[in-house]
Amino acid sequence: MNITDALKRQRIETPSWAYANSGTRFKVFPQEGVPRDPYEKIDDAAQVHKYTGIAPTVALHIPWDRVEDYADLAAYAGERGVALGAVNSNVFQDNDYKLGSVTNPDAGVRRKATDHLLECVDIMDRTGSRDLKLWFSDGTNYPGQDDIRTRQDRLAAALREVYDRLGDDQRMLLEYKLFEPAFYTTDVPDWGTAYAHCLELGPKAQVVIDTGHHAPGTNIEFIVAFLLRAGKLGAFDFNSRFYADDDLMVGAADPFQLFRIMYEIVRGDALRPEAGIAFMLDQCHNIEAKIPAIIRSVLNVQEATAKALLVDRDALRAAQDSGDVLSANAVLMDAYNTDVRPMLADLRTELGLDPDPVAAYHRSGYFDRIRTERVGGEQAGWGA
Ligand code: LRH
Ligand code: MN
Ligand code: MN
Repeated sequence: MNITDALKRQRIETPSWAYANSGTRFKVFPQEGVPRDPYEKIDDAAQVHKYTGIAPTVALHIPWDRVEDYADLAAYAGERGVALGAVNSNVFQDNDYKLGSVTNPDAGVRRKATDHLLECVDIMDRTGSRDLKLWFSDGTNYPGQDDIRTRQDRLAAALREVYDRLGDDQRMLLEYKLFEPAFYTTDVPDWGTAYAHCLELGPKAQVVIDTGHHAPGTNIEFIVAFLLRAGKLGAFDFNSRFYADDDLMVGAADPFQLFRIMYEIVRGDALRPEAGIAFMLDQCHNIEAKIPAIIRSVLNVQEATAKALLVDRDALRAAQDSGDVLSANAVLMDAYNTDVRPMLADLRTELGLDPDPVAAYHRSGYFDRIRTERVGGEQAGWGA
């Protein structure tokens, strides 16, 4: 397949919570025109798709996106030209979860957390979503606080119960994170732990790489290559980090890293939607305008992908096989240093889109409409 065909088929999922107000634990700065409910988040996601042409799904977070009728929400999305994507569970915002959710020492709390995960699968049945995304804040703050190994047993038992509830076409995506909110041990801290649990569970369990969830200096493209080879990479939560889990726009902090990740995706033939990798954003736009920032993020992934597709794979292999270190590196750098923006502008024109999606959005008058129509926009889950 040629480069433009591959780019036309690329799909990126945006997160419902990125459209809502967010902040840090110090302050949430409310913005104008922010959605007041999940329906309005879908309206905004439809705008991102309208101008980029490659963002046709939006991920939900339960309970932040709780509605009476999920089939109705799915139908509403369909009418706006988008579909509902992954269902993100949330077992980190209830007082009962102070000592953990599915790994809590109290069996009653574990039951409550597992029941929430099962409820998310019920919701997926109604939205038509394929993916259940699991992230656990579970862990401990002090040595000796709880038994590290027993917590793994509790985690495995909960995952098994939820796995067995999945339908034939549904998957479980397990996300890891190094630390935060737990500061001493985290029960799913790294890709190895997530991978081991997924392997034990079976083919419907795969790993999610949130690019912001690693120690500084971690070679994320290595993880991509390893998991793809093992058939255990399920999805990305894309964002940028300078320090910890910063949730800044993907490609803003380290576009070269994003290119290296996308090169491994291209190398592993995993870009095409049939390969089953969900390319999602997991970001918060605390101080910048939200819809343009999400459009920018989608374009950043698209640009990194275009550069990855430009790598001359034959030349690279020849240089690698002959041990020509400098030439091999030059092949990658040539692709990375190519300005792909004119090519992508042409691609959009060919698809009937405006060549400059951010400018087209600004010109559309959508923001002027929502800033007057929507008063008292919703806060994404944090601190709510
Ligand atoms: C955890 C996380 C996870 C949550 C999201 C809101 O840090 O990355 O994906 O669901 O943030
Ligand atoms: Mn995430
Ligand atoms: Mn995160």
